[in-house]
Amino acid sequence: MKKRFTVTSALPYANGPLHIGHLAGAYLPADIFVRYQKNKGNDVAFICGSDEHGAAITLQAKKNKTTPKKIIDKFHNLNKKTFSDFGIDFDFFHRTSEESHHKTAQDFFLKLNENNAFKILTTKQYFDKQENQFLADRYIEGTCPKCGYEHAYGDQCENCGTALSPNELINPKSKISGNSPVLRDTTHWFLDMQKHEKWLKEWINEGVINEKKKHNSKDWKSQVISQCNSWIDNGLNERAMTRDLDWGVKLPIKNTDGKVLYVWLDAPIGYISSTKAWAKENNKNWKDYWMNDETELIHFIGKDNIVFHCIIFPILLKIHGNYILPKNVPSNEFLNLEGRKISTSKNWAIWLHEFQKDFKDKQDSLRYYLCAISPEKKDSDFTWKDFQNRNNNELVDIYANFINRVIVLTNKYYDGIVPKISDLQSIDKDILKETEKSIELVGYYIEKFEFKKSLTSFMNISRLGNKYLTETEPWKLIKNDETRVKTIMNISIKVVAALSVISEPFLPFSSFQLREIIDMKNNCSWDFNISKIINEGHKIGTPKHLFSRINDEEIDKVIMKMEDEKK
Ligand code: B3M
Ligand code: ZN
Repeated sequence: MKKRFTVTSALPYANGPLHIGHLAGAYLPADIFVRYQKNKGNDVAFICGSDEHGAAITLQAKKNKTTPKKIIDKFHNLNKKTFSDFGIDFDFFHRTSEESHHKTAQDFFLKLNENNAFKILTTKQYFDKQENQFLADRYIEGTCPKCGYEHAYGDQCENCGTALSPNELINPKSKISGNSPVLRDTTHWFLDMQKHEKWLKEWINEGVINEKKKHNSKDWKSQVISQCNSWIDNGLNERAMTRDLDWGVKLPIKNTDGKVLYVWLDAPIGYISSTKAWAKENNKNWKDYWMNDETELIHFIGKDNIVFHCIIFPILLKIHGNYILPKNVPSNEFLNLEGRKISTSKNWAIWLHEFQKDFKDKQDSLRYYLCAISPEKKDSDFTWKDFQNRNNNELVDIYANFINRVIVLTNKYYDGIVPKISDLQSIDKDILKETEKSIELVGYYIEKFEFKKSLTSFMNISRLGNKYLTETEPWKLIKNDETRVKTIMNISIKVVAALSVISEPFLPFSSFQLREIIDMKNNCSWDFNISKIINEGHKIGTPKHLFSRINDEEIDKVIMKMEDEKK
């Protein structure tokens, strides 16, 4: 039976370019998962878009003496292009500044309001007298009460990951004027989260809400479950779902000028509005992807977004009614860079659009390396040297080398025509069997969100292929055992053909190239039988290098540049 998936990747803020941490965290694993599911014949909506509201964007506009609109237009376009340059193949990349999103978010809010989601409370909030405005959480900086970090934001400490409210900060300062803010009364709509603790706890740990809607909690990553449990066990406080700001989705309630929806309320609804926009263009029914119990909703995110996707958004979906809840939230840990935390403010990052210039046509190499070191269970470390080594020793020496040997020999002995197969010896049967087994494992691990293991199984195939050629030595047999050579080459081409399909989730660019080389352009279905994947008499093309070496000078240059430009 074919399955249906709604796969989302966190909506990146449109106030800066994307770096390798983004790619490794929420986009590459999602893209691998989606390409695999689509090639299995499943129905997938792969949804993303720019998150264009929030205080960070207004703050940046203020600082740079420009408008939020100018910032989001620039980065929406840049980031959209970057995703496509790296083969992150969303079905739709929407933006939360679109009118259609505002409407969806406002309607959603009204329904929540109707269903008594909120308490309307007047509380004291920080106000910057000099700027004459209330300070949204991100406009306030102070010392984290948990870890003592001095630059914690009003909503979260980026150092220890604790979610905060502004009045918990020690020695708060306005980020706009630098002054100490004063407390003033303001009215907001608060989500009463406490009353949802019980079902959330059950849902996260046992995976059941009612008979119809189930997820299997044992598939969730243990660090996701434990982060959720610690949130719930600490008690869920009420959280304001509106803000005093002039940038965002206007609160759809009379006499509330100057109030907008909290960005973390409107952003996840962005997944829904993006799906709606996609459905409209593609003659689909968006409700199939959000309101059908058979659909599996999967959110790919980084670990700092867990609470929003596993607690707050599910509460909102449940109160609204009719929506499915996520089947899984395979959140990743963080990727570090050369032993240090990636930091955009310190310019300690590898920006994807710059990588693209430094290493033209090496997107697959980066995808490969980021998958190989994927921070699936714990933080991991990107180093340029390791990137170079993995490219040279694995992609070039093992993967591309095997493929190249097979294509060269087939051209040399048979003018590129797939030769006839005869009696199979056990070594031939074994390689076919082993390849099939590895292919199965590649899929098995992708379905379990264990992309590192999946990649290892994938690489095993070309390792085995090289071993097969080395052991059978067709170049020696060609002089006196042509029938045997034909069989060996026939089998080897089958393995190469299988690789051209199986490689797509990880290495989409070279996968298409390879399919072109062997003239199997339209072949991408995973449901093939390896013995029949390519016919005798089929003509393949001439060899081309799928991957090339990265030399020391190239790597030293980018390392120096990174060191020079850090702040
Ligand atoms: N815009 C990304 C971040 O926290 C945030 C994700 C929204 S997903 C609905 O970096
Ligand atoms: Zn802290």
